[in-house]
Amino acid sequence: MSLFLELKKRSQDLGFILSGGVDIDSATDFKNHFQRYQNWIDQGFHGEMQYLFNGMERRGNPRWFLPEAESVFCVAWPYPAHDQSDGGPRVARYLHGEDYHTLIKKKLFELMGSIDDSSLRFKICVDTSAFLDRTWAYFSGLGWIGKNTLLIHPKYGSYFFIGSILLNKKLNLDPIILPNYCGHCTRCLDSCPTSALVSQGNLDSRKCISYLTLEKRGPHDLDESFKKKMGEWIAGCDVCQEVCPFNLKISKRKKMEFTFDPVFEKKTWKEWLEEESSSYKKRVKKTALNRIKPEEMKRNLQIAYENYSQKKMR
Ligand code: B12
Repeated sequence: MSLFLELKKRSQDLGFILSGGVDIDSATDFKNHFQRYQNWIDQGFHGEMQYLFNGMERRGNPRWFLPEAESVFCVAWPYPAHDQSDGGPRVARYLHGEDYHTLIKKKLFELMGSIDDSSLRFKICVDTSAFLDRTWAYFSGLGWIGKNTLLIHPKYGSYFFIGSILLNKKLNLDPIILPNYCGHCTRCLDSCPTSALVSQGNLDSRKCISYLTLEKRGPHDLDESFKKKMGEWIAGCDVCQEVCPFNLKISKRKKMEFTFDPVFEKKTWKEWLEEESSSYKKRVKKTALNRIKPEEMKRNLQIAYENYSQKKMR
């Protein structure tokens, strides 16, 4: 069996819903994607995410992390497609359960451990490395890049994470480019509460609720009318995914069951608002919410609760 088919089969056994690969040198269009990244940074759309600016050179060179890299193998891991907030504060779907960085890395190390080839060298990337995950997953045929900037698959929508493995062997695969099925639909652009999708496929993070609740450190200097638009989200935002026709179907599928989901050990506004910082820190330690400090969560809760109260009064 070829290395690619072996990786594909084993990744399926481990629960990945999609996988694909591409030889680095065959992705000749990569330079256009990187150019797009540079333009995005030049426009200041990364806000205060300085690591995206600092890591620019590395993102432009897929061999930075593994100089002998010849190919990339990409996988998709699903997360819950249904809303779990039950009228309480809203937390984006992807933040539930175990921190996805830990979970996917663990799975990918397991995958590589199962391949019996001592000459194989690899580097695993799940968000934490300065690597253009979405671009490589796109070249690997995992989906098309939607108007909301997310990678969308015709069957699985966009509620999935991307993981990548750089390999020192060729997979003998050219890019597989899926057709873009967004068509004339502009629901994501029209629905973004803060108009962060400034044009098709262009997101200004500084206006994105996901950025403002998760990535922006310290206090906000947003005006009151903007805060009102942020709704009841306390961590992340899923609006541009919720309205996507390719996600509507999968939201109705069987719900994902968690054995571990400390994010929703607390559900109501009262529970979140009254929780002590030490308890919050302990509770979210092993989840992706860990990156939000208690003071920032309080900042988020304050805005969201104000919006919730206003809505109830109407
Ligand atoms: C920074 C970041 C953010 C920022 C900026 C988001 C953005 N759209 O750029 C913020 C904090 C806002 C954010 C939010 C979210 N994020 Co985020 N984020 C990232 C991160 C770390 C880097 C993304 C980045 O480099 N952006 C800069 C832009 C310019 O690059 P890009 O989006 O990758 O686009 C490239 C290609 O798509 C291509 N391209 C796009 N369109 C076109 C068109 C043409 C013609 C061409 C040639 C190329 C091209 O060019 C770009 C540059 O190479 C990635 C992980 C990673 N390492 O890649 C996760 C990632 C993109 N995020 C992810 C998720 C889940 C989210 C949220 C859904 C979380 C939430 N619910 O709150 C939201 C979605 C909001 C949105 N609409 O984007 C997932 C997306 C999975 C998927 N199915 O696409 C990723 C891949 C993490 C992962 N490993 O799974 N995120």
